Amino acid sequence: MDMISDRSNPDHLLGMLIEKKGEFISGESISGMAGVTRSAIWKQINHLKSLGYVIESAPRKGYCLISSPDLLLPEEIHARANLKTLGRRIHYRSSVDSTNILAKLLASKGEPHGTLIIAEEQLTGKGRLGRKWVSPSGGIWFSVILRPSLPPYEAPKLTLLAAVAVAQTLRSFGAAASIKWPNDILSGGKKICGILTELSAEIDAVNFVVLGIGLNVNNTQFPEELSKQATSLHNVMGENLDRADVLARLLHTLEIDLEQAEREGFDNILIKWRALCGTLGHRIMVTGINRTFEGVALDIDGTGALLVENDEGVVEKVLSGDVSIRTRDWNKTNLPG
Ligand code: BT5
Repeated sequence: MDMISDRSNPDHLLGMLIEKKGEFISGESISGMAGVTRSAIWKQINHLKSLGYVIESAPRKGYCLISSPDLLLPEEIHARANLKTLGRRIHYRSSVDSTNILAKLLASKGEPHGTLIIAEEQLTGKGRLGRKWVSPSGGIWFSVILRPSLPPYEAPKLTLLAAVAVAQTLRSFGAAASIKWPNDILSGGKKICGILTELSAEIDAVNFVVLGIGLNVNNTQFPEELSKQATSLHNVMGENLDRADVLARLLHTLEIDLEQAEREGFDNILIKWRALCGTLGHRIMVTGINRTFEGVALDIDGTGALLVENDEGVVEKVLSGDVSIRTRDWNKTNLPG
């Protein structure tokens, strides 16, 4: 199913049913508010039922929402979070190749700042450097189009900002979460979320940034090669979560952090990032494009680069790459995530 929800023209029927869950709403009041005929409403009700919504109908009383399926439909998000900039427009897909690919296409056609692309599953979800991101239904896979007034070299800080928002959100649900530089969120030492930031820029100005976030929530099975290194919120908490709740809370946090960064710059985000990071202070292995080396992760600098003291005592600035915490060190310490 493909759907666009525009906040200036919301899909009233589902929104009304969710708002009055458990109560009957008459056909007249629905058609009055949404300006549609009764037969159009009946069609929409049947469509919602086909998606798994349980809706009772009774002559003269109207329609009553009894229960909702675990879907990330735009109205489910709006019902749970009063968002200002993010999600004014939402493109929702039951299935898509990659929300980042679709987001880049839509952004290049002029979709505004804050537009969300949400999919129930991705057929070819993308990681960094051409890697694959496994994205079956049950997870949260989405991209945000941002048009920040930032110079291009500042854009990587948006990845740090997103990582902070994800870690804060997971902790607010009671799950352990820590950030592994630059873009992984770990829980219990396993990867629960990945972030892929893509940039379209001129030399001195950002056209748009696509911030893609993949969070394992109710998807519990991973391919053999990932089973030891990946986890989901269900696996951590021992129960299914309401994904729309998780996404709404994450978007709310992301919106607040973005507003703060826009107002005051990224200093506070960097402070929060350091506090949530499980990499700093540890001996790590850095795998870059051209070489691999070990050292101690000291800090990140103002641009988000990782500062690593190598075995010769020289502090190296790592702009991109992957890091892994050395097992020796991992066993000795009690990491928060
Ligand atoms: C990332 O890349 O971690 C970025 C992932 C971003 C995914 C989101 S989903 C919405 C948006 N649309 C997209 O198409 N992408 C974004 P990287 O650091 O390169 O990590 C990729 C590696 O993580 C893979 O090579 C696997 O080892 C592992 N991996 C793949 N799927 C995973 C999953 N579901 N959970 C945990 N680890 C996974």
